[in-house]
Parts: sequence; C-alpha cells; structure tokens
Amino acid sequence: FQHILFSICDSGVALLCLNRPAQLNSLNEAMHLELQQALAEVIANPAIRALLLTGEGRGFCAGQDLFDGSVIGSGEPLDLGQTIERFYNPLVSALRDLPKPVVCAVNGVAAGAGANIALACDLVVAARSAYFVQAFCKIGLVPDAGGTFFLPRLIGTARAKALMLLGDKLPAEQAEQWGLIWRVVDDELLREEALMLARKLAKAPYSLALTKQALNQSATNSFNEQVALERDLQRKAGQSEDFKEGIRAFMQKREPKFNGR
Ligand code: T3D
Repeated sequence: FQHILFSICDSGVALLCLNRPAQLNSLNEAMHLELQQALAEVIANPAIRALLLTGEGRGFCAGQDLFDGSVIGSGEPLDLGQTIERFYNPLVSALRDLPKPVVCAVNGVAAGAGANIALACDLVVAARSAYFVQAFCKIGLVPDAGGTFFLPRLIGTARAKALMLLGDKLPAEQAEQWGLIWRVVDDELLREEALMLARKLAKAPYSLALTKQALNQSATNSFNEQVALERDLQRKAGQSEDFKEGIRAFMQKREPKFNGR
C-alpha cells in the first residue's frame, strides 16, 4: 500500500494507519481504494479479530483531500454524490457493520469526513491534544460519512446542530465529557492504550459481533423489534463454541479462552 500502513499484529489485531501525514491524512481516491482492500482483508481473514484504526503524524484525518482531481473539476459541474456513493458510504458502513470490534485512536485533528469516520468505529480513544471539527459548513458542503446519523444520536440534537452549523472545534476532553467518544488519554500513551483495548477485544467471544449488531440496530428499531432481535441473537450466541467455553471456564473457576466461534 502507498497511502495506508496495514499490518496484522500479534494477538489478532489488525493495525490500519492512514498515512499521508503531510496532508493530515486527507483521503484521495487512491487511499480510498487501498482502504477498501484492507477492510476486505479484515473481514475475510479469520485470524483478525479486532481492528485498530489510527493516523500517522499530527492529524487523524482531515476528510476529503480538497486538492484531489475529482474535487476540483475542469469547469464541469461536479457530482460529489459519486464520491460519497463510491467511497464514503461503503467505508462508514464497512466500519459500522464489521462483525469484529473496531477501535479508533484519534491522534490529532479529525475534520470533515475524518471526524465522522471515527464516529463510525466502536470505541473511540483520542489523544488529549486531538479535536473534532465538522468542517463541512466552512467550504459550503453538507456533513457526510454518516455524521448526521451518528452525531445527534451520540450527543443530542442541540449539540450536533451547533457543531455542524458553526463548524467549531470540539476538543477531545469536551468530546469525552459529552459522550461522543469513549476516552481521552495523554498523547504519548494513545497508541499503547488503544492497542491494549484492541488486544482485549480480540480475545472476546463470538457473541461480541452479535452485541455490536444489536446495538447498531437499536438506533432505528422499535422496542418490540429490538427485544425480538435480542431473542434471535441470544439463540445464536447460545449455539456458539464460545458460550460452551464460557460456561466450562466459569465452572472450572478459570479464565475462558474464546476462539471467536
Ligand atoms: O467528494 C467530495 O468532496 C465530498 C466529500 C466530502 C467529505 C469531506 O470531508 S469535506 C471536508 C473536507 N475537509 C476540510 O474541509 C478540512 C480542511 N482542513 C482544515 O480545515 C485544516 O487543515 C484543519 C482544521 C484540518 C487543520 O488545520 P491546521 O492549521 O492544523 O493545518 P493546516 O496548515 O491547515 O494543514 C496542514 C497541511 O495539510 C496543509 O498543507 P501544506 O500547506 O502544509 O502543504 C493543508 O493544505 C493540508 N490539508 C489539510 N486538510 C486538507 C489538506 N490537504 C488536502 N485536503 C484537506 N482536507
């Protein structure tokens, strides 16, 4: 890969780093294509049981690369909907629907689609110096990459509206206080702490993928639909090898050793 770093570390964690630090990891077409390939590998490879997404350098991701040829047209009206359809929607859907936990380590500014890509992940840990900015309004665009779905659900409509209409910076500590992200850590500890979380999640039982599915669907389900879904997912979890192992380990008073099946 040219624009991302992708490796499978020990203990079942895949590490995916956005790697255009001079452009604050803004996303161009080539980078999107590489991300699609890497995510396909994360889905297909059973040895990968958790994903850690982060950025190289002082930024996490500044959203769309505004210098990319597809953004600055040659006089023809642009169809930005195409970029959304081809790249951003599949990317945030893949992260959200991935049947494996995704930890996002926000190492610096997360702007525009970069902020919303972080919100599509399951656990977001941010460096104390990081901040989030819904930069779209500054360049005459609409928030995308799932932002209008995630943001009001995470922090409420009043705060989401203010952030999206004003485009103000939201420092990581405030984001943590508002419940936008899981935790803020000191800058120098970010990678280590995020990796620790991802390693822990990589040891989780099969039921974790089902739990993620239940929580994702609860955003749009009615109460009746949600409890019916819990019943169906519990039925599946109850048939898993990991459930048997969990019960055995409990009875034998030892730590369970789950294999994700
Ligand atoms: O197809 C479509 O276009 C639709 C999809 C849209 C999705 C979107 O994400 S739209 C929103 C795009 N993002 C932005 O509007 C954010 C633009 N960037 C900024 O506002 C600022 O750079 C930041 C607030 C993120 C950081 O500010 P600061 O002062 O820390 O850094 P800087 O000096 O502005 O940027 C450092 C370098 O990164 C600079 O390059 P240089 O001058 O050192 O060579 C800058 O041009 C580059 N950079 C930052 N953001 C982008 C970028 N280059 C390309 N695209 C960017 N988005």
